[in-house]
Amino acid sequence: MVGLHEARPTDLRLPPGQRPQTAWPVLHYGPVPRFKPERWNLQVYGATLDGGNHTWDYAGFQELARTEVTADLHCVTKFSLLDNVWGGVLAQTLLELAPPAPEVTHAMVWAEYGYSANLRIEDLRSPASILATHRGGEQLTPEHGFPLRLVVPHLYAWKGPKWVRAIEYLTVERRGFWEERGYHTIGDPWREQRYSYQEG
Ligand SMILES: Nc1nc2c(c(=O)[nH]1)N[C@H]1C(S)=C(S)[C@@H](COP(=O)(O)O)O[C@H]1N2
Ligand SMILES: [Mo]
Repeated sequence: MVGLHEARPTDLRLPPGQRPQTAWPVLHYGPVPRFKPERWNLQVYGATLDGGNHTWDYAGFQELARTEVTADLHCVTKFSLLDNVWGGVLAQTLLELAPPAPEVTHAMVWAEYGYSANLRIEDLRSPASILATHRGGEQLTPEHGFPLRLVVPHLYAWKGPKWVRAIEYLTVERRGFWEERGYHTIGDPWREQRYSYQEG
């Protein structure tokens, strides 16, 4: 009885086809990169408003305004991890510090080893999109993306690269790593936009 009663709100907040999971799995393609603070930086480049590249080194990134976002994580393989408290820097903050040119429509978010995900610029600008350094008050482990991962809660989790290193502003859409391999270019879990054949 209690279980059924409690199940209802969870069902309502789950996108179609998703099931909740309590353990946090580690899921990615390729090896976990080793963090070298002296070599690490975060770049915003491409079609910036001022035409230049914006770069933060590790110390500089620590000085940016920080906040927390509570959000669910939906993996296209159908598990959802509910109520994550992500700590970090809002993507909005970065968009303000390194504004895109008016004709920018998309962003490519780049991670170590060339992993990438494309996003519509408004998805990156969403108030819940966060460049996370922490989850549940604890620093991310290397497996989960330390030192920095993107979380875009309203899209499938592949849209949030772990080990983020750059954001490239685009005036023409290009496809990222999974989007080139048959996954949907938008990836909205509420519309079950899993595969590229659903586009158009
Ligand atoms: N760099 C990188 N980031 C990635 C991936 C990846 O393969 N490489 N996989 C994505 C996918 S499909 C998911 S579900 C989440 C998983 O995050 P987790 O391992 O912290 O649970 O990371 C995303 N970010
Ligand atoms: Mo995923």
